[in-house]
Amino acid sequence: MSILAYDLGASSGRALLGRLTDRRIEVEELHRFSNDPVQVGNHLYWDILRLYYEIKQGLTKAKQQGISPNSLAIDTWAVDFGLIGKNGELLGNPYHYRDRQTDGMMERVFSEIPQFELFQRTGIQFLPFNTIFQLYALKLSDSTLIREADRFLMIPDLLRYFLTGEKVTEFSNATTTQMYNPLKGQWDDELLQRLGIPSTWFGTIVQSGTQVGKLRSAISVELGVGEIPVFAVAEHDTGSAVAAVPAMDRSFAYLSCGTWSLMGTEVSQPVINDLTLGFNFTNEGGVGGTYRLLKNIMGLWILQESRREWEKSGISYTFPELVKLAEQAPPFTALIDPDDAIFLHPGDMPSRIQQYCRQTGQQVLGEPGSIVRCIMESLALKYRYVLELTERLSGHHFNGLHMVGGGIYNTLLCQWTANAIGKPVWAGPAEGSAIGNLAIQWLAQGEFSDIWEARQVIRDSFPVAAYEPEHGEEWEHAYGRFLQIILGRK
Ligand code: ADP
Ligand code: LRH
Repeated sequence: MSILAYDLGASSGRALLGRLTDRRIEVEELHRFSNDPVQVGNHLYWDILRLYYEIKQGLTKAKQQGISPNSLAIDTWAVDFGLIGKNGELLGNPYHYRDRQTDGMMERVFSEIPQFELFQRTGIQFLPFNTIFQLYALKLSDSTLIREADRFLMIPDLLRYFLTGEKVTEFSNATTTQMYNPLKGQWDDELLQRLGIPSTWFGTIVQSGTQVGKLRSAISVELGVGEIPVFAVAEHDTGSAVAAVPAMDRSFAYLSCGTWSLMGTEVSQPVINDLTLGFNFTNEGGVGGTYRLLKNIMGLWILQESRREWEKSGISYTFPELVKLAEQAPPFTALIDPDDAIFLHPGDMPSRIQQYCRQTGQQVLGEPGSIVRCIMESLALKYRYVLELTERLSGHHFNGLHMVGGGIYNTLLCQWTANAIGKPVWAGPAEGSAIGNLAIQWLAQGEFSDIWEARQVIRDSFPVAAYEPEHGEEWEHAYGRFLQIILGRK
């Protein structure tokens, strides 16, 4: 029996076929594709129809191999959405969360709903692109979308709607909108009303691990596949990634490392207090009603954008080549705060890093190797900072850090992370979100009794690389410098 997981990250998507035999998971990558945002005029969009096409390609490839999956599910990045008109059609291309329409929008919302109250109602960290700020931006600009909309669906809901015709929203992803109230267990209608966002757009919320329809018969006929059952897993990719963390301790720290770095711990209740607000931590919904107390760190996005910049001038590097250059560059020349606002939007990251160096009185970096080294060292040091905060906020002391996601192919980053935090790093699986997606489908189908059994099977099925900390003194010294730079700039 095989099942299919689609995991769409901000940089790429993949379809993984999973088989569970004798308590061992085997996966096969059926399809992989890039996810290329499109700038049109002043706006940045997701190419949603292409993504839908690629999802169908995954099914076509399964069919070509004579495989008919028993179920399928989709997870994607969070916060973004599509609006559906009365006739059931998608209105416009979904905006990319890095679109500039949300610039200054947090402050506009705070004048209606004080920041503290918004946090108390939702438990969600303040990221300028949260769904609530995107919708408010559309409202203030009197967008035709707002006038025509009848239903709101998040990206995985939307893709699932295309496949099944069912319009429901999945819990883990709903929490990322900052419009869901975890204490009430539903959309926060009062919040929506105060912002003038129609609550009628928001439909039923289903828990992660619910069957939500099956492939529409027209699609089955078009692709020549069966009417495959479609599940809502943790449709927020980070929710699925954390479900796949092969932890043994009930209290564990994780780093989901891809375009973003998401670091935190799993908790049974949202932690909503002055400290979590002060450090801008979030409480995102997870599997089995758990929450992820975590913080977003800008992550490998800065490296992806640097690579894109060098490509524009005709120099194409692979990620392994960039890591090699970093390894050969001198250590700790300059450090940045990866979460500085100048790195949020697409653009020329090497120049922005140079600007950051100038503004903080550091040596201005030039060569790609030294820039990549600066990004990786700074990320590792930021991981230490956020891990310490996670310990403080959760009251737990962690013996090490689990890393999952494509970033673990960067073995130097894993080693430097261990060095920076002074604890072991356990890296794997790389395809955390897709494997979590599979595990939640099996859980929903009764193959596992709970998420801990699923984690045990994941642990037995995929290699985990252990990195022990090295060069403690050098990293300790660098951390002191790093703190001065990032706290001095605030
Ligand atoms: P997302 O799902 O957010 O799109 P992934 O989890 O696929 O991201 O991780 C993508 C990142 O993983 C890339 O930006 C890159 O930095 C890193 N990566 C992937 N493959 C390699 C590799 N072979 N060597 C070093 N880094 C890699
Ligand atoms: C990672 C992720 C993260 C969100 C961001 C928008 O892919 O889902 O958890 O904050 O994208």
